[in-house]
Amino acid sequence: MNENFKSGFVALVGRPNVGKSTLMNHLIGQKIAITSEKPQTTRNRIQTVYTDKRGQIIFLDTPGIHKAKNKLGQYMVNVAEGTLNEVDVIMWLVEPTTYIGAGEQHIAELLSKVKTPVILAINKIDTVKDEEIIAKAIDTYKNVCPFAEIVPVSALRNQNTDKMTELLFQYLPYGPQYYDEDTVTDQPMRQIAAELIREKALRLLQDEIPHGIAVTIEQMKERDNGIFDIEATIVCERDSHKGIIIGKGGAMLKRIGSQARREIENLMGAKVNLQLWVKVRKEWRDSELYMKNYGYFNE
Ligand SMILES: Nc1nc2c(ncn2[C@@H]2O[C@H](COP(=O)(O)OP(=O)(O)OP(=O)(O)O)[C@@H](O)[C@H]2O)c(=O)[nH]1
Ligand SMILES: [Mg+2]
Repeated sequence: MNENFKSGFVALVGRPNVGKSTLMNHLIGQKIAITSEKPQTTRNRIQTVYTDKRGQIIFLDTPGIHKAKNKLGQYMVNVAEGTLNEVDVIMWLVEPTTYIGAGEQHIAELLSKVKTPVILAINKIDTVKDEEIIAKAIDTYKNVCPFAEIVPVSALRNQNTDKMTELLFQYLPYGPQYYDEDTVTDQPMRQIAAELIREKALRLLQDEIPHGIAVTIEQMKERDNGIFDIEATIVCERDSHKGIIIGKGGAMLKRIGSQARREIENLMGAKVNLQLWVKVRKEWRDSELYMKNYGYFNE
């Protein structure tokens, strides 16, 4: 065993919208997980890798733990809760408040059942003007769980994130290098492309519509001249939603497509021709068969 190299798995868990995916992207220095201001953005576990001289951290970003209202929600919560038992360190993200709600209580109970060290990240400290509130939040959380560490951070402004990496290395065991140092994620490009399309839909659409969306890549082919042709379908739950997603004269679909295309091109370092289709699958979020088709199933 190399006594100079640490490695292991770190789960990011917490309620929806606390900034788990944003923090993971900043810790690895690249945007892999999609983010949005709407809760329940992440639906599957997303694995990324950070490597430096000190070692290798494998991050597992998880869906927000919430009261599920349909089968998809239940699947998401199962994914998140199941991850707790498979890692070396748990990072629990919360917002800088002094009130512990029912959602946080539930997570605290789950964490009390695992022996893994838990680091509490009090995120979004940039939104707090008064330092005393942060001190109070730390004091409140101290009594909730026996934390290994409590760290105030801002994922968005990259405040204290280097300290977070330092601490993670402290708590990880010595171990092998699981992935070569250039690996950032094991997510296939098709999946990242589908997620980026879903992200744009989440950011551009309102109310219930974005939550009922799934994206599938039908085709991804490289031409001889290096251009990629990607065909994707946006699945939604109602005819009325389909109309809104397409928009007047196709304007909304065009916006979603061009924003997604730009980001996919950046990531792939190649020109992309993106074609989007929209179809309706009523109540797909309560159908195990459809969920499976759209990538939401237990391995
Ligand atoms: N002001 C501020 N906003 C943040 C910070 N971190 C994340 N956000 C914002 O919070 C929102 C949710 O961020 P996500 O990273 O998608 O949150 P998440 O915990 O992954 O959410 P789910 O995937 O839905 O569980 C986004 O609008 C982020 O820009 C932060 O440190 N400060
Ligand atoms: Mg997320």
